[in-house]
Amino acid sequence: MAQPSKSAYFNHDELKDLKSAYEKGGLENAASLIQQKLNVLHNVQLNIAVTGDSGAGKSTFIDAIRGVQGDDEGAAETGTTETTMKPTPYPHPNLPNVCFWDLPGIGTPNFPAKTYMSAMNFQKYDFFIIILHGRFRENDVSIANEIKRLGKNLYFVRSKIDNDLYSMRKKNKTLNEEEELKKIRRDCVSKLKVAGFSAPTVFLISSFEMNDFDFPELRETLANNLDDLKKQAFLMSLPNTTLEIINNKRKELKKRIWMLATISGSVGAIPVPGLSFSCDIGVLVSAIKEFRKYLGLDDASLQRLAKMTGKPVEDLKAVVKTPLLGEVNKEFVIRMLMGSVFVGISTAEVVLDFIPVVGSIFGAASSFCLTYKILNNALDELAENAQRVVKAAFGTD
Ligand SMILES: Nc1nc2c(ncn2[C@@H]2O[C@H](COP(=O)(O)OP(=O)(O)O)[C@@H](O)[C@H]2O)c(=O)[nH]1
Ligand SMILES: [Mg+2]
Repeated sequence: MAQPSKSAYFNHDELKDLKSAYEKGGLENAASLIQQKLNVLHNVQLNIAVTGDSGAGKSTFIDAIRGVQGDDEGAAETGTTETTMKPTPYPHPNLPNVCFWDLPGIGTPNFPAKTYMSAMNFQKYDFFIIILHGRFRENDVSIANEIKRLGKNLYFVRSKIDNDLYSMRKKNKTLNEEEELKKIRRDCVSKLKVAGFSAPTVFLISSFEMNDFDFPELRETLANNLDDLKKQAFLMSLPNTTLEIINNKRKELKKRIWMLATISGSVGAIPVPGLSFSCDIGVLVSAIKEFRKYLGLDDASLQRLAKMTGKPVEDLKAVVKTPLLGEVNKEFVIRMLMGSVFVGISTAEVVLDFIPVVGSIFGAASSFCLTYKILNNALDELAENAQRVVKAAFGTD
């Protein structure tokens, strides 16, 4: 049997393995390969290190990128001087496998760079973000060099750019923001070059304006430099601040639907009263709940988004128009299935790369097609609602 690979979904060879697993051992055999894949997707770990001087804006950034605020549960305390010399983990509120680590700055003379690296256990992180504010110090240089030596990705982020522009605007009412941003960028880059980095990129961000300055580009760059598996975890963890983020989540979740539909039609499948086939309703219930959470439509995520944008949570909930936000249980899903049982769907409607395999397993007009369709519709409906919420929260289109 093939080992689960690094690819997030089934690649060409793995689909072939899936087919032969089915031919050898039937549906249960194929389902167990699919379940392995889903487990890998669920269990992928992403550890992101955030370092930089005390006061640079690490804690504020770690909160922003997880979509939490100062007094939310699990928020990093901001504006406080570091008291610990240990890395502090800040797991994502919905996806605890995605964890941001606050590495204390190494400003103190009794914590020399060499000791620092080993104390921080650099090897465990997937990539590093160094938050710069103003100066770039020798400590930052030694950390950066060590990260490079380990062959890990490193991103330079210049924080509090909103503050800089604000003070400049106070002094000069006709300020050309674009020009000032370019100057700040040039200044950061030239300091990094002096420190020995050949072509450094610096992202200018405000942790209070996640759709502004270089924050969107930073998100995109971080995602695109990860392997498939880690990339989907990172994309799933992003707070819903743009329509694009929701679209990306929808795309990722779509790729799981045929797997879930197959599982539902296999191991735990039992006849469902009123339907002409067997399926595991529990699988569908938890899939829908999971979609909801990934799409930020669970109550806690909505509360966090409301707080982040200063909108009453009732205003965000008011634009949600789907029963999928209420209690989703077995009865609810059975009603969904009954409602669409006569709609019918052929495998031809499910035109995706897995069809040669799944088609041969289920044939047309089967439980697979119906559960596939139910999950697909639920995902679309949830994603559309998530987009409405984002428009209401950010007042954008
Ligand atoms: N205006 C603005 N203030 C920021 C930003 N990031 C951090 N701060 C403020 O800078 C101070 C130090 O931030 P903190 O995150 O605690 O820094 P840390 O010591 O590196 O964790 C706090 O008062 C934050 O509110 C930002 O992007 N914009
Ligand atoms: Mg801090």
